[in-house]
Amino acid sequence: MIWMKKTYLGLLMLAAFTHAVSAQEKVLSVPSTKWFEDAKYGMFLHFGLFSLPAGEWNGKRYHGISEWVEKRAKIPVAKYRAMAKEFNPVLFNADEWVRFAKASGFRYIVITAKHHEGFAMFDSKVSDFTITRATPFKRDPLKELADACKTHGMKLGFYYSQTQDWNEYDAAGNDWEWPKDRKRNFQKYLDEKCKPQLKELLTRYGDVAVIWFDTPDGTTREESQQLVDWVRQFQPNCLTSSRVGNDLGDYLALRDHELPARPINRPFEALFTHNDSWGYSKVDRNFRSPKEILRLLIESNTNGGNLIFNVGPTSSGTFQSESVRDLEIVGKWLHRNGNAVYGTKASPLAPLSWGGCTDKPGELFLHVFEWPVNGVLKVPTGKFTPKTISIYGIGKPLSYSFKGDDLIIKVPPQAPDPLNTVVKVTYSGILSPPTAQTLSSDLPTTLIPEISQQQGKVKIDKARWMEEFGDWHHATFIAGWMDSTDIVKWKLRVSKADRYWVVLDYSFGSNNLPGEGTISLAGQQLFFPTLPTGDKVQHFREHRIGMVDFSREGFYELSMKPIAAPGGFINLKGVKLIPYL
Ligand code: FHN
Repeated sequence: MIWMKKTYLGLLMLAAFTHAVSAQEKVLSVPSTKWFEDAKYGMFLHFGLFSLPAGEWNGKRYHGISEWVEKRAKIPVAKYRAMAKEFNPVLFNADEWVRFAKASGFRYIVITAKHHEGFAMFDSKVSDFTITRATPFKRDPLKELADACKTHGMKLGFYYSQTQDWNEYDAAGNDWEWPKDRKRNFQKYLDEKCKPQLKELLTRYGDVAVIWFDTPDGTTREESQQLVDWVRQFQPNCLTSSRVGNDLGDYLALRDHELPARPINRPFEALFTHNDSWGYSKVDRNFRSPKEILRLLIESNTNGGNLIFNVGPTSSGTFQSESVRDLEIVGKWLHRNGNAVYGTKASPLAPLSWGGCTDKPGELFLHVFEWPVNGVLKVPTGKFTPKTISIYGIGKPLSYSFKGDDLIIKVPPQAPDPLNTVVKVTYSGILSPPTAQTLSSDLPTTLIPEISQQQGKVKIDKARWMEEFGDWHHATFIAGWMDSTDIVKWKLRVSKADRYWVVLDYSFGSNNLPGEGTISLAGQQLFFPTLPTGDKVQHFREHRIGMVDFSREGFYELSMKPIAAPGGFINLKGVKLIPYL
């Protein structure tokens, strides 16, 4: 009896323990990113109350990102809220939106459920500042979109601004209505608005692919973790973006308009806008062309990640004609060439001057944006065993040979697809391409900081800046040189003995004292003065400093250092080697 009692107690304890472990595991288990890594191309939609003023307030145009007009124009909260009475996107048609997204080749959609303005674009019960309660529209566009995505097999994620909520005293961001140094109870805002709204999104809209958190600044690690756990307990497969803060989140969302130069060993998403605004802007006509969009996509894929590309629907619920036109062109390209994008991995090759490369087992897809007019495409693959080489979608075999470490493919003199022609290579065995970058014999080759070796006090640095409000730009450069012990080197490969100009791309404040530097390459030495540029780090200029002759093909090392740097030395963005034609 005693034995039985003990065993029963033991079993009970074991059951309780197992329960505790599985409950904990349920919360902590990490969702798979497989679908995300395969998807490659997502659609970002910034749609909110901000779509109505669309970058204009009281007759004043606010250039830059339109969804910030409330803060930039310091609009009183009551006035901004009152605007909801005029927000009526009657032309919104979820089915058409999802069809358009599909036709454009997108594999997932992320839409703003609540942006910094605090307005819920869904039927939230925990706030009256919502599209269903505060507008004449009354419908729930996110519910309609979720249903349409389900019908069409499209993944759907929600953007949610978790820290900034300009409509809430206890949240971050609104320092024109309330004092900046006010005592805020952020946890109260999290508990009473943010988390309940996330719960609504995660329990009423079917499967949610992503919660796209944003602007985590000031969030503690504990708060970020709370949010990740909160999402997971309702939908364990839902991904969270790294902008939940504190290095948490299931994948890396790069900074706005930032492209990596080399593969990143983690699932990531580069994010760009069609023009310079996330929300619809009446004043912004600076659209990226289909070719530019494709290049962003392929550069993201070449480095192993996704591109999420943004358009801002108008306040009537339609897409601008420019976006319809350009995205459909990209979509048609993707319908012809999707196999070279979806499900691919990062390029195994060193950076290529003519475009990018995506990879599948036994297949390489060469994305040739700069078509070789001489009909010869050089690919630095090293020796390997090709099975077939053809223009993707056309299929006619192309003849090829090897020269050193280069695969030489004979291609037609005119690009079959001026947007981006894909050359598909199938092969057996393994590839062992040279790691050094190969100089193109007909296009400029830029040696970038990310593949340099640094010695001494030099280091790789990054700058980001805005030209118009919120349109972030980025640069990576080499800085910190003080004297001739600070050296930067690049290994490079020359596949055609020839003469090349050397062009430096750098910034050097106009108040800096002039200095001198030197480059050694192929047994030759070039000396150059440091020329003044604008005062800001982003004021880069190109400076052609001379030329070098390579008398033979093979591997070389370019080495650069200051000789005199009395007022600091340059911020070097890259060294270009340009064929001397
Ligand atoms: O402030 C926002 C901005 O409005 C926009 O939503 C972008 C998209 O990445 N995120 C923030 C700035 O990084």
